[in-house]
Amino acid sequence: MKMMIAIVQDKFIDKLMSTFYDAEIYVTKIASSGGFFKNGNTTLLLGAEEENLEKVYKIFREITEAEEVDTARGRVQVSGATIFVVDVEDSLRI
Ligand code: 2BA
Repeated sequence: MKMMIAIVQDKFIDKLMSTFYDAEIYVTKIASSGGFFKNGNTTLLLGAEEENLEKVYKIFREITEAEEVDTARGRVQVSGATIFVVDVEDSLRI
């Protein structure tokens, strides 16, 4: 099993959450904020079996996209979703 930690721009969240729900993909949503843009983004935790990873990546690719933003320090590219994938040693529901 893998744990995906996905930091997502807020504007994509509603569509992502309803799509994950329809696809029966479990997800936990955490309010978060970027270290650079102090305003909000959203962090999603998704525990997924390896055979479902591609399905989850596909949903992210279809719904989120990067954009260029002007800042005081110049133009930066902000990902629609920044995704980290880590191995899960154990998973329990008690
Ligand atoms: P923010 O920290 O608000 O960063 C917004 C964008 O500003 C970043 O987009 C990047 O283009 C730029 N940026 C931020 N910190 C930077 C730095 N130290 N040096 C140069 N440029 C910097 P993304 O890289 O697409 O990141 C989008 C959001 O994903 C970030 O929002 C942050 O919340 C998260 N993130 C990205 N990389 C991360 C990492 N290695 N660890 C934890 N969170 C990360």
